[in-house]
Amino acid sequence: MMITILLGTLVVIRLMSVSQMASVLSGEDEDVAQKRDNSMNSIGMMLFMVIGLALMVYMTIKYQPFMLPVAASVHGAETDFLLNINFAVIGVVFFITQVMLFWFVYKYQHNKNRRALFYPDNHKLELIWTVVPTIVLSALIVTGLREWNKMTQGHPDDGMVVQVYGYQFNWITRYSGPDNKLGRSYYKLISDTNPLGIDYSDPASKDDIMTKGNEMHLPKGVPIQFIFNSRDVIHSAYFPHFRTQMNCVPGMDTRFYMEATITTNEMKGITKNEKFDYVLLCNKICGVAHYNMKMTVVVDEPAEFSNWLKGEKKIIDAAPTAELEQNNTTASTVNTEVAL
Ligand SMILES: [Cu+2]
Repeated sequence: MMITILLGTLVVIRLMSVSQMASVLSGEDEDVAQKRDNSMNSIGMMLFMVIGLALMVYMTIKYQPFMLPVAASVHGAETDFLLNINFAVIGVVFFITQVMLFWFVYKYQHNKNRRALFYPDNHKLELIWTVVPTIVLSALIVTGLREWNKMTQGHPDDGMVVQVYGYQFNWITRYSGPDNKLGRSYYKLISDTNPLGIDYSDPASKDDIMTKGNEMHLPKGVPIQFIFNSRDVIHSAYFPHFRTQMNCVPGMDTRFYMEATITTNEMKGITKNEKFDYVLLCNKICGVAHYNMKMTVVVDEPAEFSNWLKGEKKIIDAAPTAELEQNNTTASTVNTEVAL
């Protein structure tokens, strides 16, 4: 497609120069031919601008239905608001500069009787185009940074702690239980039955709950502190509907503070889609089955959420006895060097 357009353009350019030479040969004044060429080009530029801008507006409206629905988290609504301000600023500047660019090409096409004005500098103008963008960009960056700090730093003790653990190629979630503390984990303790490498001897791990199945639940209106980890390579936990994304980096904790505001059922009504589901996706090309790293996220009313969590088994109850004992000895030897 691109090659066809490119070759087509080259052919048109060749034809134009051929017709120019032909008109010179036929005795037509070269200046006249040049002038006709220039005016055709400038009209072409204007057409390009009008069609291009019209298509841009049309596509933006036409593809709206394919965009994400309204943000389903507190910070999501705020980031969408900031994003829209950014688009408004960029949009206004884009239209002004593009219209001026093409209009000037048209207006200042070659004219034998016009001489270019020598205009080396204008301090006032330069000051304006330096100071105004500086103020606008600083305002955008500062407001964005404040929002980012809120999402990633929050208050360290704030919210229900939920671990999202990525590995090639799936996700595991762990809930911290009533103590709101995740038990320590260590990579040497990882086994088939202990995929997170949890240290069972740590009291904080006693009430931890690891969810089975490819589904995680979140309560609506409750602040959540996500802790992200990875077993192997860098993954990226992406919850598009909550406008949340964070890298999962092997060997370190990354955090994200969020609060869901719309339950799955409410979102089904908003999107008029009975099959709607929130998702957690991997957004970092992490290997052959990267596309398959997907988990369904269900946002419940807090009461429903507690009921669901009660139905899930504590990790320690599901662990084989032999492993519990062995784990205790291994864990005591590594305790000194481990910290989650
Ligand atoms: Cu991944």
